[in-house]
Amino acid sequence: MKLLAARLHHLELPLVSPFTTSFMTQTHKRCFLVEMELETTDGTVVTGWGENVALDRPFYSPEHLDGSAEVVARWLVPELVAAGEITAETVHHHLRRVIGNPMAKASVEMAVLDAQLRSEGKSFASYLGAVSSAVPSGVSVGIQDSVAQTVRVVGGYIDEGYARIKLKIQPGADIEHVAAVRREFGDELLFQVDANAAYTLVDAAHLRRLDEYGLLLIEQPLGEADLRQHAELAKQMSTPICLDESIDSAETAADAISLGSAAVINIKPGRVGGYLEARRIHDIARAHGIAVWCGGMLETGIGRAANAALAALPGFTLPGDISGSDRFYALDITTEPIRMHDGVVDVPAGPGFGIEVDPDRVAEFRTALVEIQL
Ligand code: OSB
Ligand code: MG
Repeated sequence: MKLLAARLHHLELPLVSPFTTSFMTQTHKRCFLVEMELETTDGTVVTGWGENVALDRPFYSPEHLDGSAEVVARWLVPELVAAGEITAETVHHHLRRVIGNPMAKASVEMAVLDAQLRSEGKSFASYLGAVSSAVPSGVSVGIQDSVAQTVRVVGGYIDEGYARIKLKIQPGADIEHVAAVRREFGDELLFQVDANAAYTLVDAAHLRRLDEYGLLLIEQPLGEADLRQHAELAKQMSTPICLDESIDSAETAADAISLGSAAVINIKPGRVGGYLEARRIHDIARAHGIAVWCGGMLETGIGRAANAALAALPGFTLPGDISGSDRFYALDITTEPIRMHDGVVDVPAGPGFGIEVDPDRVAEFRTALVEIQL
């Protein structure tokens, strides 16, 4: 395929309620969609959509939204133009001169992949080799102001039917909240926590207190660069350690596994540079007996649909942060929102990512439209 046009739709969507992590509170989601037109070898023009998941501040990873958009427009799209003939499978290679910026690369690869699969009439799930038609749906619960509020909010999601609860924690909002949720909802609840790098190895004795609550895992307790320290922490507590921020490629996944830093990996396609790298991490982890699950970045229906297909690979043995669109948004930008029912999200079966972008909704939430000059 050959790239004919690329445009960025910058969006701002209000969240149904503020989302607080150890690193920031969000009330709105800013992101951009990558829309590409490509010409196939038989001369057909096909459109593909990607979603950029960078947060508007560099508080989760070094990348931030405006920088990521600049990298796409100034460095990544020109590399694809220079490459001439491209396929989804060669995008990663064509972009190799650009260091880092995985979320920018992922959004570009997504658009090419969606277009390619649409031109072939093939779903992303069948392209990947998905083995299930629905995936268990977990929900990520932000840090609340009080223990009582945590119990109320978690109870609401359990009533909706979510299959697993992930609670954000930070120093000062951890053990008591976890204890209260476990006491209120019982031992059967699939329950895990995410610290977003808020602790240090000095907190090991404190974190060990979580061991009595039967958590599925603790996600990213320590800093993103602390692979050795996570391995050290793993020796000091029985709750399985899961890495999120630390894993930015198949290579860091291999390092973390061999160092004993992670018993579980949260795979986020944006964080690792795309869905094809995400699949490589799934393959490596599976070969090592390391469980994986699909993380989320408050995606719109585009990323949410793609994540559901990825999570249908056989190594995704834990429920992902793949909730219904309505967990974050009253209105999504796809013609049909992603729905959670009976604790699962259906894996889209249509061509490409299997959703249709709603142009009116995109226009409603759009703050800027940038046509990239090729
Ligand atoms: O650490 O998993 C995280 C959202 C933004 C940045 C980091 C994280 C998250 C979430 C939300 O936990 C997951 C979701 O999209 O449902
Ligand atoms: Mg996380």
